[in-house]
Amino acid sequence: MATTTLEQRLAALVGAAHVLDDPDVCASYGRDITGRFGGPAALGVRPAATEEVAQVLGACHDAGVPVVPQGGNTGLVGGGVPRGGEVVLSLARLDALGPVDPVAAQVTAGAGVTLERLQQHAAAAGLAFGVDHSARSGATVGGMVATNAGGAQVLRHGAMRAQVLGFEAVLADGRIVRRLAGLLKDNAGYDLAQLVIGSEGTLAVVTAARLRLVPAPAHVVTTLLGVASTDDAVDVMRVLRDRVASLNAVEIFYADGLDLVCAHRGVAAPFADRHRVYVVAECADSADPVDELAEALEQAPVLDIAVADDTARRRALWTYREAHNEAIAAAGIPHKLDVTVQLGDIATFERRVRAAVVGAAPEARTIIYGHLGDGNLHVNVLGPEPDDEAVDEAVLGLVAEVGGSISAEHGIGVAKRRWLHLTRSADEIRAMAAIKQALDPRGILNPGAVLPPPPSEQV
Ligand code: S2G
Ligand code: ZN
Repeated sequence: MATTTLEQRLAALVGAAHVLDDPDVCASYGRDITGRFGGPAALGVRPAATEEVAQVLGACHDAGVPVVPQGGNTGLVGGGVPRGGEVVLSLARLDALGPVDPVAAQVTAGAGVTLERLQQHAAAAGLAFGVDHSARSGATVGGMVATNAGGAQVLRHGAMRAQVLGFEAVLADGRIVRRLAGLLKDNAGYDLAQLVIGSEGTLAVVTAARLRLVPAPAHVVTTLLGVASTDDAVDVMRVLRDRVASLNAVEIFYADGLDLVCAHRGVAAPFADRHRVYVVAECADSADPVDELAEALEQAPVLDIAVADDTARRRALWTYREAHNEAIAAAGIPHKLDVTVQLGDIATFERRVRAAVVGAAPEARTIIYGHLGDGNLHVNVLGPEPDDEAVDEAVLGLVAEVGGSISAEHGIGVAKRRWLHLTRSADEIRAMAAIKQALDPRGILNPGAVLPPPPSEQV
């Protein structure tokens, strides 16, 4: 009954056309892109502006109905899809993009602006945005702020947190907090923006962000390398990091992932020889970095090399890495374990994690790839049922054993909340719960995401 009354109130706020109660229509809001997480939404609501978001949240807060904020629904840990009975609050219509400020090199983007559109907008002003990743056509600014998205260029520009100079968000009870001036130094009190970044919609709903832009490099060179082992790949990464100042990204993937991509995309392998390990590196600068890159690679254990400096051929080399996600998704519902380990542990961890998966699920297929430069590996496991968490337990337990993080860039969502204690102390988790209680005392913002269930609810 409450939903019906609420539905009528929401329709009065955003228009009946933007309150979706048809289960078939809501279904697209209810399942994440991996197919592993999601559930039936009570309603889908699509406000057009911040003020409407505020009114919708106020109404849900009054009714005590939980809300799951959703951007492009490209999340990978189930944090942006309902578990059952929530209102899905889509930020997709908040897609205003302000003018680029060329003096400050900043822009204000609405939560619903896609990464791709932001990149095009920055490029038209002769600038670039510091974060990039393969979900650029669907991922939105609001979701990227909420999850502190990373991607391949963290090595050079940092994650989303480092790009945000101000924000606008709506609190659980509908109050709007706004600080979009983009002052480079503003040290007045707690930094609420930085607190909300990465909180995955559990502390406030991000409606806009003031973002820093970076110079658009005149020269970008991408190289794909075949190497013999993960140890050699780490050596290549070190040589490039220490010798190539214009290094933007260093990525890794393996022969089995390459086979999957080539079959899925119908493309030929990059080299005549099949190597065990592959590295993609990218350099970007105002001057052509190719000589610096070539000189550095002479010192590195490389078996094969392809280099590209035009957009089409660079994209072709990147496809071998970036198409891993879609190729794996086409092969089944993966357990995606996005983890960070110390750079010095990568090679040992890669060997041990493969053994750990076999130990937990002998028939499983493990595809590893990721951001070598910042120790972020994406351990994707195909085979186990979506709710069979044995491999999750084994991989995350190993990450904890080696002092890594159970989440590098995708967040905790619902996927990893019961393992948060592996990476955060009991006192840290208690402090997080206190912040959550202070900002969302009725617990309507994305309940079930990030924070572990209270001991009373733990099995
Ligand atoms: C990547 C994208 C998401 C995934 O490709 O770097 O972060 O599927 C991932 O792992
Ligand atoms: Zn990634």
